[in-house]
Amino acid sequence: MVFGCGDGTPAAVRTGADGAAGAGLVSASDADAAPMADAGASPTGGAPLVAPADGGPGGAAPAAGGSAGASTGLGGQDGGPDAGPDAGPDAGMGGAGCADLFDQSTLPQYWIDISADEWSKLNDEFLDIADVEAGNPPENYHPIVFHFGSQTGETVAAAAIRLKGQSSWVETVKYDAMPKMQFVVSFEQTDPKGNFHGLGKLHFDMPRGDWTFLHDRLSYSWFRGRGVMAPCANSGQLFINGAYYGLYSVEEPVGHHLVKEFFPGNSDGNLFKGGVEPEQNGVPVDGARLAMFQSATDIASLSRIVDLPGSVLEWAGEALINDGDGYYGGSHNFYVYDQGAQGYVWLPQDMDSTFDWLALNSRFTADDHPLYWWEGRQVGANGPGTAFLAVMNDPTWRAQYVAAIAVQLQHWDVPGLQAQIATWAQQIAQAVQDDPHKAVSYEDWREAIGIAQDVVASRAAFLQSFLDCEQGSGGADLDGDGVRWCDDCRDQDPTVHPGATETCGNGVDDDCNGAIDEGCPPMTASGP
Ligand SMILES: [Ca+2]
Ligand SMILES: [Ca+2]
Ligand SMILES: [Ca+2]
Ligand SMILES: [Ca+2]
Repeated sequence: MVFGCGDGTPAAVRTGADGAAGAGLVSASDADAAPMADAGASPTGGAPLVAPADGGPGGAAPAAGGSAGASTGLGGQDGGPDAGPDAGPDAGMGGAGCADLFDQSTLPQYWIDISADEWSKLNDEFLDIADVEAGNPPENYHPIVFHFGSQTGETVAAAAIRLKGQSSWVETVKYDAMPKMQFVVSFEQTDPKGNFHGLGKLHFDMPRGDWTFLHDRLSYSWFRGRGVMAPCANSGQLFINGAYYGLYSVEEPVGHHLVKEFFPGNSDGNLFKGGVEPEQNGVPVDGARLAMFQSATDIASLSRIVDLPGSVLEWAGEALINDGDGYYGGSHNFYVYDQGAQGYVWLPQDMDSTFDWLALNSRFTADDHPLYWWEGRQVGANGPGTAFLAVMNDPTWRAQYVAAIAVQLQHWDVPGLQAQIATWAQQIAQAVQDDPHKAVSYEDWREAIGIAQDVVASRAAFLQSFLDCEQGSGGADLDGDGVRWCDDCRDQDPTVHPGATETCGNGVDDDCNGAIDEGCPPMTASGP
C-alpha cells in the first residue's frame, strides 16, 4: 500500500452537489436551470459512469504556469516567449498556434463517408472489447472520405479513421444503450505529408465521464492561457454517411508542433506519456537519464533531474481546476517533457475529469484538500505519485506548492470562466440535445454545466480559505490535535496528523505522509 485513502467513499457514487446552477446558464427551451439532483440518483438508469475500480476515465495532469516561465522555459501570458497574444479566457484558443478549426466562436461540422464494409468492420472492432480490456485496443485504420463544414464541403478524399480510447470505450459498450465511438481521423496514412489545415490528425474525444462535453476544451484553454503546453481543442459535430453521429471535443494530437510552440528553441527533448512511454520527438531516448528520473524519490534526487518549480506550478493549476484524475488527483494522466538542463517538467494529458467531475463522482464538490487529495477518496491504484509525495513531505517544497496555488489563483478569473462556460454551453446546447449517442440526458448535461460554473467559484473560494489558513489566519483545528485543518489530513480524527506515530497494522496513514503502515514488518498470510 502506498497511500492512505481513509474511509473511502465509492468513487462511482454520484453524490450531487448542493450548488445552485450557475447564473446565465444555457438559454435552452426550458430555460430555468434544473435544481441539483438528489444524492445517489442515477440519471442514466443505474449504469456507473466511471469504472468503479479505478479513478475513472482519464483526467490529466496540469502544467507549469507562465509566471515561472523564465525559469522553466514555458511561455506564459505574463511574458513568456511563446504565449498566444490573445490567450485570455475570452479569446480561448484559436490564437497563436491553433489552426482555424479551433476558432472558438464556431461549432464546426465534420462529415465522413465510409463504405458499408469498412463501417461494419469498425463496428465489429468497437463492440469486441476483449482486446481493449486487455490493454490492446485495435488501432486499424479504415479509409474514409472527409469533408469539413458540410457534406459537400472542403474534402480530403484519402483520409482514414480508427477507434480510440480505453476505459471509456469499454464502459460505453458495456453500459450505454447507444454506445459512442471515439475516433482518430488521419490525413497522413496514404501520404505521410498529408494534412488538413496543418494537422496530420484530428482526435474526436468524448469520454462519457464528461457530462458537460467541455472539460478538455475549458481545461486546455486555461492552461494554454497560463503558458502551459496543452493541445488546441474545440467542440465539433460529427456526421457519418449523412447522419448526425454525435458531438465531440475535437483536438489536435500532442506532438512536436505543440512542443515547439511551448518550448521554443528547446523542442527536441523527449516527451513521455505517464513518464514511461516515449512519444514522438527529438533525440533518441537517453535511457540512463530516464532511469534517473524514474528512480528519483526524494527532493535531493528530484532536484537533480526535475524542474520542480515548473512541476509544482503545474500541480497547483490542476488543484485549482479540480482535477480528479491527473498527476495531481490520481498520478494517472500526465506527460513529462525533458527540457534538458532545466529537467523534466510535468504537463497535462487528458483533462476530462475536471470542474464538476468530482462533484458528480465523489463526495467532494470543490473541497478536495489540495495537499491530501486522496484522503477520503476511493482511489484504487491512483494514489499520490512519488514526486508529489516528496514535495508534500518536504517543508520547503510544500511551501512552494502552497505559494504556487496562490499564483494560479491570481490567474483564475471566476466571472470570465463562468461566462466562457455559459457561452460555450449555449453554443453546443442544440448539438447536445440532438446527439443520438450521448451517455447522459440533456437534463444531466445542463445540470453538469451548472455545477461546473458553480465549482469555478467554489473551488477558488475553498483554495483561498486554504491559503488563509496556511498564511496564518483561519487555521481552525477541529479535532484539537494541534495541527490546523489545512495541514491535517484528517481534521476529524485527533489520532491522525503529521507528526503522529505510525501505528502498524491498522491500515491507516497515521502521520499523513501518504504511506500506510510504512516501516512496519511485512504482514504474512498466516499471521505472526
Ligand atoms: Ca487537527
Ligand atoms: Ca487530525
Ligand atoms: Ca504514514
Ligand atoms: Ca498506520
